[in-house]
Amino acid sequence: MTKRFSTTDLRNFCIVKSGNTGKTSLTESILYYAGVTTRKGSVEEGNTVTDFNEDEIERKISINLSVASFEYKNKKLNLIDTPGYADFIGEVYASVAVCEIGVLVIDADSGLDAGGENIWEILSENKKSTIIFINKLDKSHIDLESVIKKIETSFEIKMTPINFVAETGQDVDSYIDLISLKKIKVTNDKITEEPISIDEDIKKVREKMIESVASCDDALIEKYLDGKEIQETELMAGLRDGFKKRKIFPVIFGSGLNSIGINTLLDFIVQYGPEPEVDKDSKEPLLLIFKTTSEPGMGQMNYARLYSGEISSGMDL
Ligand SMILES: Nc1nc2c(ncn2[C@@H]2O[C@H](COP(=O)(O)OP(=O)(O)OP(=O)(O)O)[C@@H](O)[C@H]2O)c(=O)[nH]1
Ligand SMILES: [Mg+2]
Repeated sequence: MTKRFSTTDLRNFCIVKSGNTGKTSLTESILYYAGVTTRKGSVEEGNTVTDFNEDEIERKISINLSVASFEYKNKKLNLIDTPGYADFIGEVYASVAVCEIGVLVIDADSGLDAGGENIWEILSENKKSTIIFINKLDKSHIDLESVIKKIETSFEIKMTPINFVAETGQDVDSYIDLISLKKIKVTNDKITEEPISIDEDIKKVREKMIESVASCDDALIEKYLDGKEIQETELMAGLRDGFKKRKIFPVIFGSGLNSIGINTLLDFIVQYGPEPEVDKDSKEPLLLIFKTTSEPGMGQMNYARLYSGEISSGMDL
């Protein structure tokens, strides 16, 4: 029997941005670390979970939105990998409509482009909680400072750092999770956690995170400006509330290919992501069919998001 989850234990998120920033590869990493798959597929080899259709495999791009549901730390996560090319923008609108959280993937190498700004507009208009994932940190000569500056100026926001990568480039194999203050190390796709000694660089960037969370809450900013210590529970509550209300825009630095930032992304979604909004008072099923596909051997498939009531197999709708 399928395990039942209450609404509070559900998280719906979509992975969005313009073409080629690594959304499908990031999805592969997520599914691998969530224990859904036993190996990471690649877009080049045409064996990813979410680019499964013939045209997608041949062209090595995503064409359709693609849903993956899985369990992670006792929550049920519904992920939608979306295509980046402008021709398929309808898939992005449909995905954003049914998710509370958008993960905007930016290629650290090529930076923010017009397509990315367009997706940001869609997330903003729909008031979706947004995580910015700066990807491909395994590439050489990345100028993170200028990528961050461009994003903050174009989107008119101040981002809240959730992790810290000391050195970028092809050997990037570890990072610091600023919430748990642990070092996450990746060796041959295996992740280990180590405690850290806090140096000046980490102190500075963690302080930036605390200041950014405090500045969204009157009581917290007063405490912060008075030089009083912000408690862990206050920080967590501030993050959750600010993220939900789009006052806080967390930024996670990573590399889908080298598995950097993946666990921090999933942990953030589980711990701080808003649960789906549903009408608990209504028993009538209200659902939105956001995608209909027809795959050889599978027949017609409808993907729906439920807003009230319950549905079960065999039910006439
Ligand atoms: N160096 C590096 N390359 C990456 C990374 N992630 C993806 N790529 C490469 O970037 C290219 C595009 O990757 P995809 O995962 O298909 O990107 P996408 O955003 O899903 O592309 P569309 O769905 O077509 O918009 C492929 O050649 C990947 O191998 C990464 O973390 N580092
Ligand atoms: Mg893709």
